[in-house]
Amino acid sequence: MTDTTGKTRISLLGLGAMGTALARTWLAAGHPLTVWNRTAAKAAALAGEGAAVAASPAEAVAAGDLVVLCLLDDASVGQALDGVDLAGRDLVNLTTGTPAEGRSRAAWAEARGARFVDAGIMAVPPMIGVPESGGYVFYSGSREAFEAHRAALEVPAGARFVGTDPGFAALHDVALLSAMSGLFAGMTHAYALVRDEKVDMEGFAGLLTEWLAAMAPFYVASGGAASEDANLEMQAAGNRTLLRTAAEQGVGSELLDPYFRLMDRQVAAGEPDAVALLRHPADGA
Ligand code: FVH
Repeated sequence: MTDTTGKTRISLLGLGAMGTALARTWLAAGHPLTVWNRTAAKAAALAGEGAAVAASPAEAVAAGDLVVLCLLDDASVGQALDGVDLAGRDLVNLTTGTPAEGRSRAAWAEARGARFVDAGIMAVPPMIGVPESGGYVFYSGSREAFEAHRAALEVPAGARFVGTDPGFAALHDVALLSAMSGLFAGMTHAYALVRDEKVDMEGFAGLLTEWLAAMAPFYVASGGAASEDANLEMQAAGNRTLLRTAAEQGVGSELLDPYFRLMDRQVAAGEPDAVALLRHPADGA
């Protein structure tokens, strides 16, 4: 449903760093916006920019055809919406959660008469409303609700619908964030190796970015499995060189150790597929 200008009436619950960035893009695009935040003072600036401020979550939910949640975690969603009438509402939950939380929150919302779409934001606040930043949001759950509000949802960032399973947005989100954590761990270790040496750090940053971009397709092509070009024994010997270098440079190996332990298990089991092994944790892991 839209107002007389053809714009969706949006209610946004949660005005942290991300919620505030989202709010500004919808206001700039001319959407009638109602906001609510637990700490009311955070709504003052947006009120000055044209947002209506709701006194309670119930008031905010009642005001929007599209109700967007951007809160800390799934528990805060439950707390904010406790006892609120959701019948006939379309809820889009941009709060980061697990796949199981997405599924149970969908069942919870549907039992209260709402359509529910879960989401995972692949962007940081400065990327919101900046199409060229490459930021986007994964959505999953009610396809009908997503399609009904696609135009409004595409205002802050690109929208990628990944299925009707409400857990899929979180699954994609968390999988990519987990990959990023490993990437950042490796980069942290690399910087620790070189930073106190007379290395051109600007040049090194370029080399690092270039190398990681070149190697990622190899992983994707093989699914991470060992191959004739990169057999397990060769990789294990290479790992020992990495560890000896860390020791020489006075750098801790705590970021590398867990991955290398998995590779040691691969060698011991003669298992080329690291993913298969990881799905069967070692005793005590
Ligand atoms: N900021 C980022 O870079 C990331 C990018 C990827 C996606 N995340 C997720 O977005 C959700 C919100 O993140 P945020 O950056 O806005 O977070 P904060 O600035 O810390 O704001 C948190 C808001 O949640 C409210 N809140 C917390 N607990 C409760 C509760 N029990 N009941 C109601 N509201 C609650 C908090 O209110 P207040 O502290 O101002 O009163 C803020 O509005 C998040 O899931 C990220 O993982 C952002």
